[in-house]
Amino acid sequence: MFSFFKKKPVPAPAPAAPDLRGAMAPTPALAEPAPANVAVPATPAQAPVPAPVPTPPAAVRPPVPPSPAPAAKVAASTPEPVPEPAPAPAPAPAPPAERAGWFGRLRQGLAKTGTSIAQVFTGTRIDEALYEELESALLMADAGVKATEHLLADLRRRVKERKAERPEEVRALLADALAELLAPLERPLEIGRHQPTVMMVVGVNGAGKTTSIGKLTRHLADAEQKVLLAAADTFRAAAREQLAIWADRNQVQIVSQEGGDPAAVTYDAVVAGKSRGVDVVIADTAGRLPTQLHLMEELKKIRRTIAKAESSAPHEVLLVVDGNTGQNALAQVRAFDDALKLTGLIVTKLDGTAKGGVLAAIARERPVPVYFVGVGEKLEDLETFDAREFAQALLG
Ligand SMILES: Nc1nc2c(ncn2[C@@H]2O[C@H](COP(=O)(O)OP(=O)(O)OP(=O)(O)O)[C@@H](O)[C@H]2O)c(=O)[nH]1
Ligand SMILES: [Mg+2]
Repeated sequence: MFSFFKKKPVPAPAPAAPDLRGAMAPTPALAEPAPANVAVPATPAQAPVPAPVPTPPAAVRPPVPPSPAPAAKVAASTPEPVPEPAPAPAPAPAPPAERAGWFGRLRQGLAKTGTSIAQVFTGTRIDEALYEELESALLMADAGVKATEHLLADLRRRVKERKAERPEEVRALLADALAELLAPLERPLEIGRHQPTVMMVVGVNGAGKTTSIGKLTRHLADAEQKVLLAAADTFRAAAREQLAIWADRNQVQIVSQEGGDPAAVTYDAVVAGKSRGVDVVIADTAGRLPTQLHLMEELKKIRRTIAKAESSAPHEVLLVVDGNTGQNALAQVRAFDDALKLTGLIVTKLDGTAKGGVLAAIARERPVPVYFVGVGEKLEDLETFDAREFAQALLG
């Protein structure tokens, strides 16, 4: 089942800084009835002993230096039958059982990207031709020049160190290198540090903003979080209706206005969210290109207006990017980040793309955390991002 919550055990109460790699937390009031898989970070309010300490901002950039590859989470059976036969030299760690279904979908979604990279390792020798082919395959997958160079250099080092002799071993080592490169992007979205947590969701037209908000809302509602949606895409009547359908489906409240000003709608929603004691306010905005400067100004205005309604907000500024657009997605991350200081990404439409390498480019060139990845239109097709899992789905 899909969950926003990391299933890792909660670390011991950290007195100074709550572990940002912990879990998306429920509000203290909801900590009791929350599902068993909800891990509660040691916020001062919940920590048993330590004196209250000022909480750091909910969203900060991940540490830039890549951490060593995380240890295998569960050594279990292979997730799903895959046509690809070649067994890895070392047994590849499989995902936890509850993510196995997702892993299969992710793997299937990334198959196009993965297969073209895997082609490189079908030979019998590790030689310069292999590295050259790999370079082309990574570039074709839209990993970008910088990430490709980094991965190749890292891979050569690993091959030497491990004295690898067969191309399949090289593929496993590439998966390690990729997991390490992507690790800084892995961070869960946290809820519960603010009441309400205010998020604004932005992106180009058709990236999957409204759909992702709908899926997010469903899972938040399932986790007993009170959600209020702001239909700040006042550009199209259909957009309002689309969000209203999601609100209806999920039995959550919505603030919308016919032809209203998007900043005013968002302001009203945040004020209403505060007075109604909701946990999360999510503002859906109209799609726009970063080159449409007046529309980017409109987003900045929405951001400022949110801060007028609640000085600590917005707590999350999420960019939804269509993973299928490859390098263009990276350009969008840069542009929206420059304009709005993004706190996180949702990368959609990784299903059927040959450009799944773009996450490596983002990791190398603009490491904004990836909260979720999407591989389809169904509810269960959006999941939290896990660097190692992603690398394995691509190359395992
Ligand atoms: N294949 C696939 N389709 C998706 C995914 N996420 C969203 N979509 C589809 O993409 C289309 C656009 O989604 P929306 O959520 O309306 O996109 P948007 O960013 O809100 O669009 P605008 O508001 O018009 O800018 C819809 O048909 C969605 O079902 C995904 O991960 N994979
Ligand atoms: Mg929309």
